[in-house]
Amino acid sequence: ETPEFLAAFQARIDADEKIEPNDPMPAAYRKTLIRQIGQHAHSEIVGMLPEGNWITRAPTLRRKAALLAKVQDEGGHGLYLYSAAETLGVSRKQMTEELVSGRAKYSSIFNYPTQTWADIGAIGWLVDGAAIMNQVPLCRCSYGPYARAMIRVCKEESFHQRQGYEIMLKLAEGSPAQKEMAQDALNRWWWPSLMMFGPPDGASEHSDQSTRWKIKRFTNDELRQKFVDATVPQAQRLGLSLPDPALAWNEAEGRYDYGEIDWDEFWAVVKGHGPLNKARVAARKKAWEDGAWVREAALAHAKKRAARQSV
Ligand code: FAQ
Repeated sequence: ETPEFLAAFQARIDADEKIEPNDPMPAAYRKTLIRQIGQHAHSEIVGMLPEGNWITRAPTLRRKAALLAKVQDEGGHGLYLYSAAETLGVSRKQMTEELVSGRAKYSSIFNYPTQTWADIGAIGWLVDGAAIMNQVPLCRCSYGPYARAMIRVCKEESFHQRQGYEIMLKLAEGSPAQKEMAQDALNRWWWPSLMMFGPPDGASEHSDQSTRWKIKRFTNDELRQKFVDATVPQAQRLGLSLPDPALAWNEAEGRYDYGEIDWDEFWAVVKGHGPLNKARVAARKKAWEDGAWVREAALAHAKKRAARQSV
């Protein structure tokens, strides 16, 4: 890769041109996208597990239908994203093998358990809320297939977020026990939701380069701040309190100050030592192994059809 090639590529990025699969691109740009899109796809697929846990126990038929649709959307987002990553030359099989062997990363948030029905509300409200904050700017990312995939994904995430907020609203306006359940879920999901945005800017190794390539449009801390500012009034509307004594409106800066995130917990979860990392990977491994016969049958069927057509 000559300096001229790299400069010409950067000039395309600077001119806000979209990079498409067959365009020449630096190897490091391709690698970064495969990493990020692959992790994003895995997050959607592993993200089906915490909520899938409550489908059979949703309190009403309406809640069950909405939750089923949401979890199904997540499966769709995962497939969309694997396809976007495949345009960069990696195969879905490779990515899945990395996931089921425990080598691939996916969002830290999905390693926490869903203990009560209120957790489904908290996930929709906070986890999807955080996902939207992070993903709306990705609709303008420099890589065409990723940017386009994000448009539909964000629309669906908006429905997910409202679904979750409505569960929280109902519980918060319900009996004292229901309100307490909502508060307990908020207490447990708040800090892990803030961790979804990634390490603080000073410790974010990829941010500078990804910003230059317009893969990232905001830093981790900028998006985290936007999320806090958007979410505090929503918590107030619910009549619930955020589990952070340091949270306070900063008039001079026009934003909320918030307390120190437990980065040791974050890194422990990212490195595989969260409450449910092992169970999540084991569940995906089992699904992959249980589905082997389907893949074999589909391949055998495709081969037979090809043989018939070539006669
Ligand atoms: N968990 O240098 P940075 C969803 C890793 S939403 C685990 O700052 P970068 C929807 C990072 O990979 C969730 N690992 O990295 C849904 C890197 O490690 P590496 C998924 C994390 O890439 C809702 C290292 O730390 N969304 O699924 C985390 O510039 C409800 C250094 O970090 C996306 O993936 C973390 N939280 O910025 C589904 C969005 N944070 O790769 C179901 C796309 C950082 O060098 C239910 N991704 N790491 O080994 C992104 O925007 C970025 O990749 C960031 C991280 C912002 C996540």
